Amino acid sequence: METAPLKIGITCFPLIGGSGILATALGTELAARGHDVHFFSHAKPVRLDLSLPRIHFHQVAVGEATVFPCPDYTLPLAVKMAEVGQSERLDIFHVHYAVPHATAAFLATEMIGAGAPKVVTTLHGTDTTLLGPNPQYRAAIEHALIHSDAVTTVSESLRRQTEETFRLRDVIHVIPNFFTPNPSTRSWEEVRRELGISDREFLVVHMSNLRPTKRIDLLLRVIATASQRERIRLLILAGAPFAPFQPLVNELGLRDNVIVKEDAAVVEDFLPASDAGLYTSQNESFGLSILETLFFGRPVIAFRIGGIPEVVGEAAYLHDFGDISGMAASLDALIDSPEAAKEMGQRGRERAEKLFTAARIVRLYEALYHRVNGR
Ligand code: GMT
Repeated sequence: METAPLKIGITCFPLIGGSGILATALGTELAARGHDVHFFSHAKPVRLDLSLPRIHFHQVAVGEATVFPCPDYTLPLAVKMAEVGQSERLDIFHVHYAVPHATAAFLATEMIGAGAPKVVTTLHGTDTTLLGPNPQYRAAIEHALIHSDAVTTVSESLRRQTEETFRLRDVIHVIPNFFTPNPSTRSWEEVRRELGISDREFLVVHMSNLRPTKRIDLLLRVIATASQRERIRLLILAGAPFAPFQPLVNELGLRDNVIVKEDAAVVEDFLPASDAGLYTSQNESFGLSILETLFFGRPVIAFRIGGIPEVVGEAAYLHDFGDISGMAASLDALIDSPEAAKEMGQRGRERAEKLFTAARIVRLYEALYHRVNGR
């Protein structure tokens, strides 16, 4: 380990979603580097391995108090963080996604009083872009950010949006996301056979939680617009039920093109069998799924929005938002030219391995923890 060991509490959402996945990967890397890491959430984060040394998990019960007409999470979370923060003498609370985690951290430190852990808040996207302008949340988020010892964003783009949205006094640190691919447990042939995909078919992958901002309608329309749609299969690794999109699949005549997996937590099993990644979000502060696709050397097609250009640089096919025919043309070009596809995929992988590795990024968080801890 390069720095003195710390005791770090990480609060995140447990389900499939970039902020929880990043928080889990960060905690796992920190524990591997000798830090003691305590996770707080209402369920075990999907990718968290509790058998690893120095990893602890504190489950927070939601809505158990029957006196309320609706469930509350913020207060039980704050109490759990305060209890563990005090008993384990944590140095840092690192909360991922401001709502409600940064407010819970503020309450926990107030309850502990002198010697409370320092608070680092990482903004991931919609905590600024959707909830920030919302009058029901704005003041609470701004208060929690002002009382954090450090605030980070996952891209320059999100830093700018955060500065425009809230009146903060201190600088915001940009620490991008990272990804460490696990080796695939199954071969290219095995996965394609399981999915029923022939060698001449072109497998396009899309991974997301299907929220409205992912614009699944545009995703499907790109496939429907491609001249080579007969050869294209679209694999959607979905973090939410796909049923609401089935009528559009039927309307566009894509029933034979679309394969949906709703239970695929292990992206490594599918990405190596794919030929390209397609992402049609209208807002994306970073795009962790895009980074995962780059790490597997697959060419990416996406819209030029939010933090995506910072992630892909020149190593992807970017289009103006809404340019469906442009995206479809890029897809056709990739199918026609496997060499160009391979070359673009390789460039993407090189960029990912240069800029977004755990080795590079975790060190930035460690340095920040030590800086705030020393204050
Ligand atoms: O902000 C959200 O919508 C949730 C969040 C999540 O948990 O998936 O996504 C955000 O955080 C990811 C990890 O940092 C980023 O890769 C995503 O771009 C970002 N989503 C948006 O900005 C819409």
